[in-house]
Amino acid sequence: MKIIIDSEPSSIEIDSARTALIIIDMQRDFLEPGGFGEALGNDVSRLAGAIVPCRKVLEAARAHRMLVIHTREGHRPDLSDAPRAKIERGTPAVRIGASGPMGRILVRGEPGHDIIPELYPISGEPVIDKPGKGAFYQTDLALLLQNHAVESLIICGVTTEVCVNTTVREANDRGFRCIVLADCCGSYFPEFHEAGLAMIKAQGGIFGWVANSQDFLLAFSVSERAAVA
Ligand code: C5J
Repeated sequence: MKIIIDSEPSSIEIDSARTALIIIDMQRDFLEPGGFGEALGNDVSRLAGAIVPCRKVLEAARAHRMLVIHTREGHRPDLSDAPRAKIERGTPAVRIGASGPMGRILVRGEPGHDIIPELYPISGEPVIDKPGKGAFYQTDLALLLQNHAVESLIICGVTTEVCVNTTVREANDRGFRCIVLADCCGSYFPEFHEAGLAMIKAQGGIFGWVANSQDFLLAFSVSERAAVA
């Protein structure tokens, strides 16, 4: 189904059959107290606002049988896939691999590494475990999208200026149209959230488009009404 999303810097038409929803790193380590995000001194409640809109978008995508892909940032338990330069920064007690209230920080298989219950993947939804900030780096995401003939990505998740931005830039260079849903993203730093979105839509949409969950949901219902009329 063709849908037109009211977005910035311009409206964008996408084909829902050739679109994937990518939910970036909505993990307990980033969103819940006691995780990596809080250990770094961040106020994790700043990310909470993204959960409900993300859930609505996820339900709509599932209802319209769109491909839904979840990502998680994290490393093997022996940290062999984590560069030393990534591990050896910050206070040793709160580094990647250190033990925290939700298990070892950003380590695959630990409770904190998992996706929050509100957005938990269902059967058939691929989960990409990524060692970096970008979802394409050292993962099979590109292959999955290619095999599903995906052309456009709806992007939600955390944090706006880190993993969301990195993934959007990677995707843009690979030829995907990226539509970032602003209220489905979050940052510990409100000003970075705004700047991260501004950078994507600047210069005629240099990396992609920015819309809200309501714009996306409305686009579906407008197209459905047109189809039955
Ligand atoms: C960070 C992420 N912020 N998912 N990861 O380290 O944005």
